Amino acid sequence: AAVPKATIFRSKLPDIDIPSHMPLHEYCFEKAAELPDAPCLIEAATGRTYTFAETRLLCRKAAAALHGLGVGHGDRVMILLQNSVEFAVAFFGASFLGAVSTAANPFCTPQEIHKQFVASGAKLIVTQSAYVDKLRHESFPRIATGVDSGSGSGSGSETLTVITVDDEAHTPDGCLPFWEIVASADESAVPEVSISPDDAVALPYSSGTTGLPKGVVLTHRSLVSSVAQQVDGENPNLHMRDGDVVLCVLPLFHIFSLNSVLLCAVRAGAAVMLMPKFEMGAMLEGIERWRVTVAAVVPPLVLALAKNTVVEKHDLRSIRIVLSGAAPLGKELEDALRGRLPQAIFGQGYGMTEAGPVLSMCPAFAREPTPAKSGSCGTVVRNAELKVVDPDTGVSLGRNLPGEICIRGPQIMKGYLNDPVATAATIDVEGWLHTGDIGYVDDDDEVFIVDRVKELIKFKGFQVPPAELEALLIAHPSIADAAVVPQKDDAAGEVPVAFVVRAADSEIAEEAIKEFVSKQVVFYKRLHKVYFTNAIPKSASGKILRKELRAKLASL
Ligand code: AYL
Repeated sequence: AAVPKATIFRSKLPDIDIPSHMPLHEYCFEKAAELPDAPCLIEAATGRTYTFAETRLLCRKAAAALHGLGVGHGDRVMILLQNSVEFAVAFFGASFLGAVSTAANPFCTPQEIHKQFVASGAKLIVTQSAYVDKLRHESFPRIATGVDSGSGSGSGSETLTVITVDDEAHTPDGCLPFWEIVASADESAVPEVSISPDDAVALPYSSGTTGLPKGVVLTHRSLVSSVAQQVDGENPNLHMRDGDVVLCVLPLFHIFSLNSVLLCAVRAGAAVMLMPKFEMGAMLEGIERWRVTVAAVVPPLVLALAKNTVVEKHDLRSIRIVLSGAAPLGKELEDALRGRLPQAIFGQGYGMTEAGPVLSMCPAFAREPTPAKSGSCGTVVRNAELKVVDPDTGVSLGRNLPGEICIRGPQIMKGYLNDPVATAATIDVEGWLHTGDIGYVDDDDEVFIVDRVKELIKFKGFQVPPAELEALLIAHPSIADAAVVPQKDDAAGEVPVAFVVRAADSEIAEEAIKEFVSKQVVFYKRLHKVYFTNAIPKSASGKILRKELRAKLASL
C-alpha cells in the first residue's frame, strides 16, 4: 500500500537566502561595519557600553588571547559566567578561532560542572573569582599556576587553565586575569582558520527527550540559520533593528537568551542590555533607563510583570515586543500582561535546544505583522518544515489534531556529542527531529503546545532531567528504587517530586532524602516532595511508566 503523504506545515513568510557559508561571528558582525559607533553591549548596572566596532575588536583580541593559551580549531572552552560583556566576548572570541563554547550555570554544584567539563573535553574555563572555589573541588585537575599556564595544556594534562573576568587585583591564585590578557593581545595575531559550516560553535547541554544531559552540537550553519530565520529578510519574523535595545536578563548559558537575544540582536544591529541576574527592581530600572524595546522573558517573569505592583512605578512604554519562551504560558497570564503593557506586542516563541533552538515564533513580531492568538506559540519559522505525528504510530496528522511535533531544516543540531544512539533516537533517517512535545497546528497555521511526552521537567524554564535525580536517589543505600516526575506548580510551572521505594528495613524520612539531593544539585533540581511507595511501575523492558505516576500524582 502507498504510504500516505505527510502534512507538512511551512511558514507563511517566503523562504530567504541564508548565508550559511559564513562562520557565525562573521555573520553576526556583518552589520558592525555599517554601524561601528552604535551601541552593541550595555552593562545595565554600570552603563559601561561597547559599540559594535569596540565589541568586535574585543572579541578578536579575546580570540588572540585564547589562541596564545593554546585554544584552536575544534577545541572547547567552558564559559561559567553570569550575563556580562565578558560572556559575549568569550563566546565570539572562541568562534573566531573555530573553537566551541560550552556554557554552564555558575550556580551549578562542582559535581555538575565537572560532569560537563569532562564530557565536553573543555580545554579551559572562563569564570568569575566567586566560582573558582568550585573548580578547586577534588574532581578537577589542579588549577595551573602562572608559571605553567601558558603552555597550552589540554584537558588530558594535569593542570587546569582558568581565566577570571574580575578586576586584576582580585584574580585568584593561579588564574589568569581576563582583561589583562585581552588588552595585551594583538588582534592581528588571530590565526586564519578555515571554518566549515558543519563545524561546531556552541555546545549547550540538554537531556532532550530522555536520559542524562548530553552535549548538543550546534554548528555555524545551525546558528546562522536559526538567527536568519528570526531576524533576516525583508520581512523578518522577529523584527529587530538598529536603535532597538534588547533586554538580556535570561541567562546566556541557556540557548534561548544566547540565540534569540545575543546573536539575534548583534546580527540585527540592536543593542544588548546585559543584567547578571533577575532582580525585579533592577530590571525595571534598567528597562526605564535604557529604553528597552524588546524583552525576552520566561513565564515566571511574565507572572511578575503582570502581578507585581512595583511595575506601575516604572515607565515601560519603550517596550514594543515581549517574547516569552522556554516553558508553557497560560492564556490568562498572557492576557494579564497585555493589560499591563498595552503598547507592546506580546507573543511566544517555541524552542528546544536540539532544534537550534527555535521552531516557531509569533508572527505579530514580524516587520509586517500578522495577528496571533493568545496561547499560541506562533507559526513555524521560515526555511523549515514542521509536522505533527501520532506518537505511537508515527503517522502524520492534519490540522487541529494533537501529536508529537517534529521539525526539519538547516537549523537543527548536528547531533549529540559522542552519542550516535541518542542522536538516532532524536533525528530520524529523513532528518526529522522529534521534540517529545505534544501540540497541534490550527487553521491559521498557529502552533499550540498541549503536553509533553518526554521525561523532561521544566522549573521556570530550566531543565530538570529526571534521570539525573533518579541516578542520585538510587545511589543512596537506604533507597531501593526511585522515579522523579513533574508536579504542577503555580510559581515555577512544574517542580520535581520523587516516588521512592525504601530499602528493606530502612526508615529514611522525606527530609533526609530532600537534603541528600539538594547538596548535590543546583537549586532548581531540588525535590519538592517525596512520596513513599512499594514499587515503581515499569514496563516489561524496565522503563519507568511515568504516565502512571503522573496520573497517581494528579489523584493524590
Ligand atoms: P530547552 N511553550 C511550551 N513549551 C515550551 C515553549 C513554549 N513556548 N518553549 C519551550 N518549551 C518547552 O531545550 C518544550 O517542552 O529549550 C521544549 O521541548 O531548555 C522544551 O521546553 C525545550 O527546552 C526562543 C524561544 C528558545 C524559546 C526557546 C526555548 C529554548 C528552551 C528560543 O526564541
